[in-house]
This record gives sequence, C-alpha cells and structure tokens, in this order.
Amino acid sequence: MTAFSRVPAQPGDFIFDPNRVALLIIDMQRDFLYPGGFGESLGNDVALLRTVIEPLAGLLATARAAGIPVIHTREGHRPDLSDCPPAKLLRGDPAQRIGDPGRFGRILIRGEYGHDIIDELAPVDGEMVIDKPGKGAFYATELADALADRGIRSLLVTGVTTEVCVHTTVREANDRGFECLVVSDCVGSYFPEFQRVGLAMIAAQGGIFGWVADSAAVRAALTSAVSPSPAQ
Ligand code: TIU
Repeated sequence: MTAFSRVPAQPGDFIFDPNRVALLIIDMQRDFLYPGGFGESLGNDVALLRTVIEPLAGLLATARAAGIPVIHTREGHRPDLSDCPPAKLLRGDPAQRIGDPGRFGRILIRGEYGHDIIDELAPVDGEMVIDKPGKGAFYATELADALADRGIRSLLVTGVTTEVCVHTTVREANDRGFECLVVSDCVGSYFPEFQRVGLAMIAAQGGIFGWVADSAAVRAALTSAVSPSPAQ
C-alpha cells in the first residue's frame, strides 16, 4: 500500500506519492543569475534572483538524500540559432541579442559557460538535464517522456523566473495532468510584484494551477517520507 506524503500549502494540503514525485529545477543558469548574461541583456537586475540559491540548494540536498528524482532544465539555443524563432531573437536590446558574444560566451547558446547551471546547483550523475528552446519545459523537449518513464505524477517546481519559465512550465504540466507544487522561496523573479502575483495566481481559484508552499514545509515532508517508522 502506498504511503502518501502531505505538505501544508496554499490553497490546501498538497498530497503526493513519494515514489512518483520529482524535483524540477528550471533554468538556474549563469545567463539568468549573473551580470553579463541573457537576463541582464533584457534590462533586468539579476541580483534579485540570487535569494533563490540558498533555499534551493537546501531543498536539492534533501531531495537527493530522499532519493527523489531531480530534473534540471536549461533554456537555450543551438549555435546556428535554427531553433530560435525570429520573434524571440529580435526582442530586447539589439546590441545584446541571443547568440551575441557576452561576458560568459555567446548569450543563451548551448555549450557556452553562461548557458550552464550555476555551480551551487550543478547536476550530479544520474540527474537529467533537459535543454529547452522555449519558456515551457515541455515544448520541444523529452520531458514528458522522461516523466512517463519514471511514473512521475507530481512535480516540485523551482527555478527562475517565476512568471516566465516557471509559470509556463506549470501551465504546460497542468494540461498534461501533473500536480504541481511551486516552492515559494525557491522560485525567483526580477520583479518583486510579479513574484508575489505569480505565486498568488498558482494557488488562486482553489489551486487553478497547483499549490504553493515554502521549502521548509516541502523538506519536512520529504524527510518524513523516507524516515523509517519506529514500528518497522
Ligand atoms: N526573462 C525572464 O524573466 N525569463 C526568461 O527569459 N526565461 C526564464 O524564465 N527561464
């Protein structure tokens, strides 16, 4: 019989099967978190995202210890830009577009230093890394198949940015039947008001897109899910 886990959350408890849950870490790349990358090229203050790193590193450690599958994503494009729609390429500052040379290599291009995940959250052996050309992690990727292969039904969603790639992915996941808990202190935005409203939109209307809880609540549930009971 399956023992389910429970996280106190908005708009109500998030209940999940610990054998069918994954931690999804969206786009924690230097290009979004460091000055000189894609995020800054769009006119953003990237320092605002750094608050996510410490709580997310803690949650990642707990997920690894609990044996929960961890999936990282990276937004970016092929060096020839063949997977970058013109509508995306032409947006933003013309002097600093996708594919242009930046401080950490060509901006948002696969294989460049800036495109990779920050050291603090670097994937370890056995963790999947999904390269995605869009904002949503399901569009034009192998994510749906990977989740189906592992029997995953519930996602603990983290990363950046709350209102862009996190929201897009959560919406895609909802339409594919996944239950999503967005971890409030492990997602970040360049805009404090978008962070607040982005999280509120997930849990509004009885959880129209899912649930919201902080990492302390999620870590407690993951830890209790793997602790042997005294009776065993
Ligand atoms: N600009 C912005 O807020 N985000 C992105 O472009 N990509 C992600 O959210 N990963």
